[in-house]
Amino acid sequence: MDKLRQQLRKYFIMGSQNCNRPPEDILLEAAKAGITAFQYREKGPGSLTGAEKIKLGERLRTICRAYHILFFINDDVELVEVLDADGIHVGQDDMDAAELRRQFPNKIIGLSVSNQNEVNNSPITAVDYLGAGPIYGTYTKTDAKAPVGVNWMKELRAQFPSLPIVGIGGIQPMNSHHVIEAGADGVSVISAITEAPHIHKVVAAL
Ligand code: 3NM
Repeated sequence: MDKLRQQLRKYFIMGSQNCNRPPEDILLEAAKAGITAFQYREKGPGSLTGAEKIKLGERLRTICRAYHILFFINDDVELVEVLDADGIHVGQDDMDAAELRRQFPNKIIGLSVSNQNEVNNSPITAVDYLGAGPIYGTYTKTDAKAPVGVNWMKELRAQFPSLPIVGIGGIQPMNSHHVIEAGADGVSVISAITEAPHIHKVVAAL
Protein backbone atom coordinates (compact mmCIF):
# COMPACT_ATOMS: atom_id res chain seq x y z
CA MET A 1 0.00 0.00 0.00
CA ASP A 2 2.92 2.35 0.68
CA LYS A 3 4.15 1.74 -2.84
CA LEU A 4 0.75 2.63 -4.28
CA ARG A 5 0.67 5.80 -2.20
CA GLN A 6 3.93 6.87 -3.85
CA GLN A 7 2.77 5.81 -7.29
CA LEU A 8 -0.31 8.02 -7.03
CA ARG A 9 1.67 11.16 -6.17
CA LYS A 10 1.32 12.88 -9.59
CA TYR A 11 -1.70 11.40 -11.29
CA PHE A 12 -2.48 12.74 -14.75
CA ILE A 13 -5.96 12.12 -16.23
CA MET A 14 -7.04 12.81 -19.79
CA GLY A 15 -8.84 11.79 -22.94
CA SER A 16 -8.71 13.21 -26.45
CA GLN A 17 -11.59 15.56 -25.58
CA ASN A 18 -9.26 17.38 -23.15
CA CYS A 19 -6.48 17.91 -25.70
CA ASN A 20 -5.96 20.61 -28.33
CA ARG A 21 -2.98 18.72 -29.76
CA PRO A 22 -2.17 15.01 -30.08
CA PRO A 23 -2.86 13.29 -26.71
CA GLU A 24 0.20 11.08 -27.22
CA ASP A 25 2.45 14.16 -27.36
CA ILE A 26 0.97 15.54 -24.14
CA LEU A 27 1.27 12.21 -22.32
CA LEU A 28 4.84 11.71 -23.51
CA GLU A 29 5.87 15.15 -22.23
CA ALA A 30 4.13 14.51 -18.92
CA ALA A 31 5.78 11.08 -18.65
CA LYS A 32 9.22 12.55 -19.26
CA ALA A 33 8.45 15.26 -16.69
CA GLY A 34 7.74 12.72 -13.97
CA ILE A 35 4.04 11.88 -13.62
CA THR A 36 3.63 8.68 -11.63
CA ALA A 37 0.18 7.51 -12.79
CA PHE A 38 -2.12 8.06 -15.75
CA GLN A 39 -5.85 7.55 -16.27
CA TYR A 40 -7.30 7.25 -19.76
CA ARG A 41 -10.63 9.02 -19.40
CA GLU A 42 -12.27 9.15 -22.81
CA LYS A 43 -15.57 10.61 -21.69
CA GLY A 44 -17.92 13.52 -22.36
CA PRO A 45 -18.61 15.71 -25.38
CA GLY A 46 -16.28 15.03 -28.31
CA SER A 47 -14.79 11.83 -26.90
CA LEU A 48 -13.88 8.83 -29.05
CA THR A 49 -15.80 5.57 -29.02
CA GLY A 50 -15.37 2.04 -30.35
CA ALA A 51 -12.25 1.18 -32.32
CA GLU A 52 -10.90 4.76 -32.18
CA LYS A 53 -11.09 4.75 -28.40
CA ILE A 54 -9.20 1.47 -28.27
CA LYS A 55 -6.54 2.59 -30.77
CA LEU A 56 -5.72 5.75 -28.84
CA GLY A 57 -5.74 3.73 -25.62
CA GLU A 58 -3.16 1.35 -27.07
CA ARG A 59 -0.83 4.22 -27.93
CA LEU A 60 -1.19 5.77 -24.48
CA ARG A 61 -0.74 2.37 -22.84
CA THR A 62 2.54 1.91 -24.71
CA ILE A 63 3.90 5.22 -23.42
CA CYS A 64 2.98 4.35 -19.83
CA ARG A 65 4.69 0.96 -20.08
CA ALA A 66 7.88 2.55 -21.42
CA TYR A 67 8.00 5.01 -18.51
CA HIS A 68 6.79 2.61 -15.79
CA ILE A 69 3.73 4.73 -15.11
CA LEU A 70 0.60 3.11 -13.69
CA PHE A 71 -2.10 2.95 -16.36
CA PHE A 72 -5.73 3.26 -15.28
CA ILE A 73 -8.95 3.19 -17.28
CA ASN A 74 -11.92 5.31 -16.32
CA ASP A 75 -15.12 3.31 -16.00
CA ASP A 76 -14.78 0.89 -18.95
CA VAL A 77 -14.46 -2.76 -17.93
CA GLU A 78 -13.99 -4.01 -21.45
CA LEU A 79 -11.14 -1.60 -22.10
CA VAL A 80 -9.40 -2.68 -18.90
CA GLU A 81 -9.17 -6.16 -20.37
CA VAL A 82 -8.34 -5.14 -23.93
CA LEU A 83 -5.49 -2.85 -22.82
CA ASP A 84 -4.44 -4.94 -19.81
CA ALA A 85 -4.65 -1.84 -17.63
CA ASP A 86 -3.13 -1.79 -14.15
CA GLY A 87 -6.42 -0.62 -12.73
CA ILE A 88 -9.80 1.02 -13.13
CA HIS A 89 -11.32 4.15 -11.61
CA VAL A 90 -15.05 4.50 -11.06
CA GLY A 91 -17.38 7.17 -9.76
CA GLN A 92 -20.52 6.85 -7.69
CA ASP A 93 -22.76 6.43 -10.75
CA ASP A 94 -20.55 3.81 -12.40
CA MET A 95 -20.22 0.06 -11.87
CA ASP A 96 -20.30 -1.09 -8.25
CA ALA A 97 -16.79 -1.37 -6.82
CA ALA A 98 -17.49 -4.63 -4.97
CA GLU A 99 -18.61 -6.20 -8.24
CA LEU A 100 -15.49 -4.83 -9.93
CA ARG A 101 -13.36 -6.43 -7.23
CA ARG A 102 -14.94 -9.81 -7.94
CA GLN A 103 -14.24 -9.36 -11.63
CA PHE A 104 -10.70 -8.00 -11.19
CA PRO A 105 -9.17 -9.51 -8.05
CA ASN A 106 -5.68 -8.29 -9.01
CA LYS A 107 -6.29 -4.88 -10.54
CA ILE A 108 -6.03 -1.60 -8.69
CA ILE A 109 -9.50 -0.16 -8.09
CA GLY A 110 -10.12 3.52 -7.39
CA LEU A 111 -13.39 5.10 -6.29
CA SER A 112 -14.49 8.75 -6.16
CA VAL A 113 -16.16 10.01 -2.99
CA SER A 114 -17.42 13.55 -2.52
CA ASN A 115 -19.15 13.40 0.86
CA GLN A 116 -19.75 11.26 3.93
CA ASN A 117 -22.98 9.84 2.59
CA GLU A 118 -21.14 8.41 -0.40
CA VAL A 119 -18.49 6.92 1.89
CA ASN A 120 -21.16 5.33 4.09
CA ASN A 121 -22.80 3.76 1.05
CA SER A 122 -19.62 2.57 -0.67
CA PRO A 123 -17.75 -0.76 -0.35
CA ILE A 124 -14.54 0.96 0.82
CA THR A 125 -12.85 -2.32 1.77
CA ALA A 126 -13.15 -3.45 -1.86
CA VAL A 127 -11.11 -0.56 -3.25
CA ASP A 128 -7.39 0.25 -3.27
CA TYR A 129 -7.58 4.03 -3.27
CA LEU A 130 -10.04 6.90 -3.02
CA GLY A 131 -10.39 10.01 -5.16
CA ALA A 132 -11.67 12.99 -3.17
CA GLY A 133 -13.25 15.92 -4.92
CA PRO A 134 -13.85 18.19 -6.51
CA ILE A 135 -11.53 19.93 -4.06
CA TYR A 136 -11.68 23.21 -5.99
CA GLY A 137 -13.91 24.52 -8.75
CA THR A 138 -13.31 22.90 -12.13
CA TYR A 139 -14.34 23.76 -15.67
CA THR A 140 -13.16 20.42 -17.02
CA LYS A 141 -15.98 18.18 -15.81
CA THR A 142 -19.26 19.84 -16.70
CA ASP A 143 -21.30 17.73 -14.28
CA ALA A 144 -18.86 18.07 -11.37
CA LYS A 145 -20.39 18.53 -7.92
CA ALA A 146 -19.86 21.68 -5.84
CA PRO A 147 -16.27 22.08 -4.57
CA VAL A 148 -15.73 20.33 -1.24
CA GLY A 149 -12.44 22.01 -0.25
CA VAL A 150 -9.42 20.55 1.53
CA ASN A 151 -11.50 19.87 4.65
CA TRP A 152 -13.00 16.87 2.92
CA MET A 153 -9.49 15.53 2.40
CA LYS A 154 -8.74 16.02 6.10
CA GLU A 155 -11.95 14.20 7.09
CA LEU A 156 -11.22 11.29 4.78
CA ARG A 157 -7.65 10.99 6.01
CA ALA A 158 -8.84 10.94 9.61
CA GLN A 159 -11.20 8.06 8.82
CA PHE A 160 -8.75 6.11 6.66
CA PRO A 161 -5.25 6.70 8.03
CA SER A 162 -3.45 4.32 5.67
CA LEU A 163 -5.66 4.10 2.59
CA PRO A 164 -4.17 5.80 -0.48
CA ILE A 165 -6.16 8.98 -1.25
CA VAL A 166 -5.79 11.47 -4.09
CA GLY A 167 -7.41 14.86 -4.48
CA ILE A 168 -9.06 15.94 -7.73
CA GLY A 169 -10.72 19.00 -9.20
CA GLY A 170 -9.20 22.40 -9.94
CA ILE A 171 -5.76 21.40 -8.68
CA GLN A 172 -2.88 23.49 -10.01
CA PRO A 173 0.76 23.99 -9.00
CA MET A 174 -0.24 26.97 -6.82
CA ASN A 175 -2.69 24.98 -4.66
CA SER A 176 -1.48 21.37 -4.80
CA HIS A 177 0.57 21.71 -1.61
CA HIS A 178 -2.62 22.52 0.32
CA VAL A 179 -4.12 19.22 -0.87
CA ILE A 180 -1.02 17.26 0.12
CA GLU A 181 -0.82 19.02 3.50
CA ALA A 182 -4.45 18.09 4.13
CA GLY A 183 -3.48 14.41 3.92
CA ALA A 184 -3.55 13.45 0.24
CA ASP A 185 -0.97 11.02 -1.08
CA GLY A 186 -1.26 12.59 -4.49
CA VAL A 187 -2.98 15.04 -6.78
CA SER A 188 -5.00 14.18 -9.89
CA VAL A 189 -5.11 16.79 -12.61
CA ILE A 190 -6.44 17.24 -16.11
CA SER A 191 -6.24 20.87 -17.27
CA ALA A 192 -3.16 21.78 -15.21
CA ILE A 193 -1.24 19.54 -17.62
CA THR A 194 -3.31 19.50 -20.84
CA GLU A 195 -3.35 23.32 -20.94
CA ALA A 196 0.16 23.92 -19.64
CA PRO A 197 2.50 25.95 -21.85
CA HIS A 198 5.41 24.13 -20.17
CA ILE A 199 4.37 20.69 -18.97
CA HIS A 200 7.71 19.92 -17.32
CA LYS A 201 7.42 22.99 -15.08
CA VAL A 202 3.87 22.12 -14.01
CA VAL A 203 4.65 18.48 -13.23
CA ALA A 204 7.71 19.49 -11.24
CA ALA A 205 5.65 21.97 -9.21
CA LEU A 206 2.65 19.75 -8.49
N1 3NM B 1 -13.54 14.23 -11.54
P1 3NM B 1 -9.24 19.57 -13.66
S1 3NM B 1 -13.36 16.69 -10.94
C1 3NM B 1 -12.54 14.08 -13.79
O1 3NM B 1 -14.75 15.59 -8.51
C2 3NM B 1 -12.93 14.83 -12.60
O2 3NM B 1 -14.73 13.53 -9.15
C3 3NM B 1 -13.82 15.09 -10.57
O3 3NM B 1 -10.18 18.35 -14.00
C4 3NM B 1 -14.49 14.72 -9.32
O4 3NM B 1 -7.98 19.03 -13.08
C5 3NM B 1 -12.75 16.20 -12.42
O5 3NM B 1 -8.98 20.22 -15.01
C6 3NM B 1 -12.10 17.14 -13.40
O6 3NM B 1 -9.99 20.48 -12.74
C7 3NM B 1 -10.71 17.53 -13.01
